Amino acid sequence: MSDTHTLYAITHSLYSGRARSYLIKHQIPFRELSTGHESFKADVLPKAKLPTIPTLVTPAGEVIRDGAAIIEHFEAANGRPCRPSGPKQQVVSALFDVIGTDGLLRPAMHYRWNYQEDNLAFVRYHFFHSQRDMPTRDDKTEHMMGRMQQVAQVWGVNESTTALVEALYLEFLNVLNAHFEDYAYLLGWRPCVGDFGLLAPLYAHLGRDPHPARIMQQRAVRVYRWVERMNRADQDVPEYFDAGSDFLAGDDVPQSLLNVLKVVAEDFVPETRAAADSINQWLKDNAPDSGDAAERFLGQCQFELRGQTITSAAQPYRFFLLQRVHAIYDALDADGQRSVQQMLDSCAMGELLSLRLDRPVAQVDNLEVWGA
Ligand SMILES: N[C@@H](CCC(=O)N[C@@H](CS)C(=O)NCC(=O)O)C(=O)O
Repeated sequence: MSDTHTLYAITHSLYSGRARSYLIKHQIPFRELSTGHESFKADVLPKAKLPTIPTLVTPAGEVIRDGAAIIEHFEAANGRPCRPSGPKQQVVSALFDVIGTDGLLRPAMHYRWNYQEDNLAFVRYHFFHSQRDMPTRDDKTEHMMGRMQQVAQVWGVNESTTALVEALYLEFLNVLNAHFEDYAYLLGWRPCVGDFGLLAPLYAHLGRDPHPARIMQQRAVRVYRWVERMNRADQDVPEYFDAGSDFLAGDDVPQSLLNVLKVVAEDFVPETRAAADSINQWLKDNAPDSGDAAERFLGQCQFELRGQTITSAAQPYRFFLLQRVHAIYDALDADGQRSVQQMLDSCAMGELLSLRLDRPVAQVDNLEVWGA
């Protein structure tokens, strides 16, 4: 049996970048296929259940849909190489995983879809070539792209909020760039689970589409280098003359990383609070049976950001990943909990520890479902 995995993914897909990077960094042999291949519909989709990418097929034929599940599959099998040992670092790693997969969709979608003059031909190439050469290819491309053009609005980007969304993203880039002046990865000298999560928006959209890639290259070279680094198998740290090889010692979370969290907290915390309220209300009204699908979007939520109201999508998936932060925290003794709480309070993220859904979200047979 070959040891090659098949990753159904594509270059311009946000979530694909996260799983691909994990495979590259761990030198797991794989070939990448777009979902335009017949094998996806015929063999994979019946087991994947939903047509999302990334979806992995292992050499033994197991199908794993969802980037978090793909990474968890390898982490569980290989002694968790991307989980640091200290509780503060574990919490920060799990938190960046949520922030990357769910907390930066606003700027990612905005900078891809609202700068069409710069991006459209580039993005179209990818949508077009994700399908095989059929007469309907052009129409399908237009249809798929048409669906996406307004997508930034789903996360609250519109004429009156654009300047705010951009200002916050540029502040985020500045502080993240400052962090990478001293370290090659979030927690030092090797990637943690949070690095892979954070790569999702910062690769395909913000680090690769022409308009935002130029912003990153010109304003945040070190972030751009980290994006490159996350797509290389080696450590890729020639510009650091005192590079280490591990996570930072002593469960240290550097101030430069807390500064990043502090900027992210500005919208991430009120958005999470508003989404929790809205989904908890939905749970009260609908009382789903356990095992029922936890839909991707469950209505909208509204929150205030620097004096403006943002209307965004409420997604149970954010809480599926946030549960991992909660699980790490809940398992600590009182001293451990106090030090994690203090750390998160210092960067305005402390409230997240108590922002929980009334029902857990679980993954069963490649679907997100409501737990008991
Ligand atoms: N929770 C999934 C989300 C994957 C996802 O939404 N992928 C997008 C592309 S980046 C997709 O396949 N969208 C098509 C669809 O939802 O039908 C993950 O993290 O892998």
